[in-house]
Amino acid sequence: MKDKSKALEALLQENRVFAPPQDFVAQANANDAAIYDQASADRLGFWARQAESIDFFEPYNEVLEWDAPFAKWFVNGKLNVAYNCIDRHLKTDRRNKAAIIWEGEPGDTVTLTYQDLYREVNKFANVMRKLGVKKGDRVTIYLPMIPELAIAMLACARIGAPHSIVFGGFSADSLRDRIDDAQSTLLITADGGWRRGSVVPLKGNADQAVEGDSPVKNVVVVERVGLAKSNANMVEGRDLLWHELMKESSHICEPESMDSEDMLFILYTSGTTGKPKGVVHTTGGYLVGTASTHRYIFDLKENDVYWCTADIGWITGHSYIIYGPLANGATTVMYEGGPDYPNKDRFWEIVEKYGVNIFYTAPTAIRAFMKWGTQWPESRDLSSLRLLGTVGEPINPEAWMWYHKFIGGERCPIVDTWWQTETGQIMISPLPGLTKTTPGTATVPFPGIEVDVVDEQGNSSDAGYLIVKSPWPAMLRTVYGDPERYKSTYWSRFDDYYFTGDGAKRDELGNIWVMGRVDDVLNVSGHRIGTMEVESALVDHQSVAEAAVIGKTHELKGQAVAAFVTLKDGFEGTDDLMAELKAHVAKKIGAIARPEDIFFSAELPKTRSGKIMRRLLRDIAEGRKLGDTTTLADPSVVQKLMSQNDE
Ligand code: 6R9
Repeated sequence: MKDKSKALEALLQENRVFAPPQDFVAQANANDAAIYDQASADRLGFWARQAESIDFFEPYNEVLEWDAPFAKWFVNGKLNVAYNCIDRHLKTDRRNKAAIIWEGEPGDTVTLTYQDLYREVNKFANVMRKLGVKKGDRVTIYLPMIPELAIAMLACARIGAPHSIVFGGFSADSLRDRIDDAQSTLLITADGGWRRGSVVPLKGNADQAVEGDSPVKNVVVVERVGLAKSNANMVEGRDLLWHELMKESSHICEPESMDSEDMLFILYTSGTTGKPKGVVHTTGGYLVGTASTHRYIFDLKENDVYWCTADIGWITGHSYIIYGPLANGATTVMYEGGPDYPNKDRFWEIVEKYGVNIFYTAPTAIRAFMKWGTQWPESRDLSSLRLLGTVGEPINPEAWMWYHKFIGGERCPIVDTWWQTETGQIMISPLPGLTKTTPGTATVPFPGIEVDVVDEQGNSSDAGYLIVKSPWPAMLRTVYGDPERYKSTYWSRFDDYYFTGDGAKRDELGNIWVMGRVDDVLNVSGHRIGTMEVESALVDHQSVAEAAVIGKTHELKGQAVAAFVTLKDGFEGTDDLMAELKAHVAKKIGAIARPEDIFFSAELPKTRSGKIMRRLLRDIAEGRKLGDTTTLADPSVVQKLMSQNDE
């Protein structure tokens, strides 16, 4: 019965079309379809018009210089991102407007006006300069979602020191790898962070990450949970307390004049190899790309309260909690904790409390809300909401409909936004005053963006690979320290096209349906995890001879990590060892990579040429009937694995 209704839904889903509500259209920032035609007739002209909303100290002399695959946008322009996100608003009515409304998990709150933000950012910028950080020096930030995170990143932008933010859920080892790759001289962390009432030992991890040989000279520590509570240990001569440094620091700090192509930040993301890539974003194009998409896609109005629930440790937080919104002079909400702490209505309580108008979250969160039940959102006043967004993974139509009905009150348009760490800005999304939406599709490319779906040969097709045909302002410029990897990963599969790593199809209406990754990258709760990374973490354990990791369909997470492991002689696949291996992966990478299932096997199913047959492993993990097994070197391997899953 359940299967039947699912199939029915799949059949019906393409027919469900939602036109933008008339009253929304009337007030929308973009409500004339000519915006698409104008942008495709003159793509660079379109982006030049978007750049008019950004203040340059010195004008650029060319919109784009394209030496494929290396792009320069707004060539020779000089500007500062922090100046654009803060200073220029002080000359307007926005001076005393809330820039950041922050709520901590325990319920403490801070509101920073633009003037407050200006003062705090300048003070911390001066702190860093005093510690010897100069333009071009990399700074690693490993903080929870607290105001100091926003302040630190904007302070980096102010002095031209690229930041590399490492999500607080990553392990000490992951942090060390990222510090070493970026050769950061400064690390900013906190004594701890709050997560569902308990303390995440950030400082303990940070200590391990910089132990022994490390480029880090100083560690700045924000006291978030209290030094005593967190057991944080301060190392003399290396570790300094944020609030003490800030006490004596001046609130006047000249912003550095940056070239459009100077690096703004590095953000590490998982790819097809064991080592995460440092995705490099620069100054001018990134700001133009994020600010313009934020204004049009979220239909931002002067008095809106905008909330994106992502963590700033991911690209969504960089582009759509901080840079895009603040460049637009918005009020952006930042929340530290989990959605179910202390109760399962925490998000709706925040919407009610601050009168949130625009709400942007991930499908995995929506699926959790669905599971918790409608009583939670129904107990709160959500009438301030006027626009909803999603990001991170394909949204299943059932979750879209639930979001539409129970959060959006059937009146709010939903923007399903497709993009990546590498694209920096949203690439495919409805414009809420123009685009008809259908649950499950991110619809059409943003004006000025050219994407296509192509077959193996790179010919336009209705099903195949999602590619981008021409450069866009916020595109990654390279992989930090590895331009060859940049070329081979993104620009070699299809000659002059950017390869996204996603599969997609196009329907009769021209809507693009992103189907998920076609490479060895998993999407667990909207977070990217490389199968190779998890495999290296597993073989790092003394008991493991070989490991193969796949993504298994998961009701809430979208995908869950499943691992197939062969053990070295003398080890036995016990429950204890299974628990130990799961914990080992969490320790090596972070809790988000912890395998949901581990299957022990005497051997892994391989083709005669020695390739692990992942498709088969996925079938086994999901308990499906096996597809073609004729290429297997040893069919009995699979039989044994199947019987294990039956147990
Ligand atoms: C912004 C972000 C990128 C990958 C991407 C794709 C998946 C993101 C999506 C989506 C379908 C959407 N993805 N948004 N798939 N519909 N609206 O999530 O960046 O962490 O780099 O992940 O996420 O597979 O390739 P990132």
